[in-house]
Amino acid sequence: MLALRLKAWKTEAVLEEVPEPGLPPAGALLKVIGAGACHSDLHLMRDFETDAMGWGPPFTLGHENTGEIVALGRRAFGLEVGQPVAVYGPWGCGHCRRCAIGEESYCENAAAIGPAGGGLGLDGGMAPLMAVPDTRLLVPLGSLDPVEAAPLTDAGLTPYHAVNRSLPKLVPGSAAVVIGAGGLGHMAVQILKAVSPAKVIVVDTRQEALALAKSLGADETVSMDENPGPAIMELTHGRGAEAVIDLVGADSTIALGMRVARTRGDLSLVGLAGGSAPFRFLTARIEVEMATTFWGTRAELMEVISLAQAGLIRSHVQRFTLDQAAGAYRLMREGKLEGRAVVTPNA
Ligand code: FEH
Ligand code: ZN
Ligand code: ZN
Repeated sequence: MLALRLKAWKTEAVLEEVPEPGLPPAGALLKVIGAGACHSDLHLMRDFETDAMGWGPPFTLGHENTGEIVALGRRAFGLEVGQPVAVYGPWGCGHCRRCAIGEESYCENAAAIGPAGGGLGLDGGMAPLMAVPDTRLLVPLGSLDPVEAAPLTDAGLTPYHAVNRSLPKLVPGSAAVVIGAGGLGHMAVQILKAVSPAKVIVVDTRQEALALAKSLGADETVSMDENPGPAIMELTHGRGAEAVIDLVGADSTIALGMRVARTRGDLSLVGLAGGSAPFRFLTARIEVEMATTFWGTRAELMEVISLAQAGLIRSHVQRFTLDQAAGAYRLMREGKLEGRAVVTPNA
């Protein structure tokens, strides 16, 4: 079958013929319906040059996947052939303390395992068929459109986890700032409006991205190019925001987050732009908690899918066939995508 492959670090993805995957004994074989193109894939193609992650190419890209079950291994309770499912992306060991509570994104045996999942060292969803090693990694989609649902597994789950960690602080009268209104940002806005009473303020450089965020429920939008710090402080009555979610991760956005996080607020660094900021007394308000976050838990993916099934969140996708997939990454690199690019390998 044809697959979009990363053949070596610092190379562009290419289409090549690969053998069809077999059925994992405890897992499932999926007909891929949707494979989201993630900004992290651009980092895989450009920024990694050694197996610093403990894994490396060649592998098939695509770590944001939905599919239809074609065959099931032996431990497939509650699943059936023909069922549409979402694939939980971080494939942990399944038995350590973190995996035991569904936090496979933080598996304590990750270093020993190596590859982080399908599309991250193992073969992912940018191909007509995909093998998933264990049925615990599958979440039924019910009546959701599997193409539109693919971004829920990463562009939805990742900001959902970041919002979740701040949820106790997002009380009536609070504010949440989302920095970056792209693939993850347009989901973060909807998630915040669905699960909290917080005023949602979105920051981006692109007017069309801010317009999409506004149409999806953002209460306020602020241009990153127009002195966003004072603007956000005014919008929060001089107090700052209880939660700041930086989906970019550049020097300027981290500095903005530290500037506008309220006393005892949270700054969650999710974006991979590689930025940094000094962390000294008074570089942020007192007791601002800063943390990086990575993806989300299996239970949180179930919650994200429930939000979508309730019609409270919806990913905006641009569809591409498998032979258009490399072009989708080019558009992403040029900032010309609105919402998320989803490849449909069987369309
Ligand atoms: C993937 C690979 C490496 C770092 C971060 C990511 C995220 O896109 C996963 O959500
Ligand atoms: Zn990703
Ligand atoms: Zn584990």
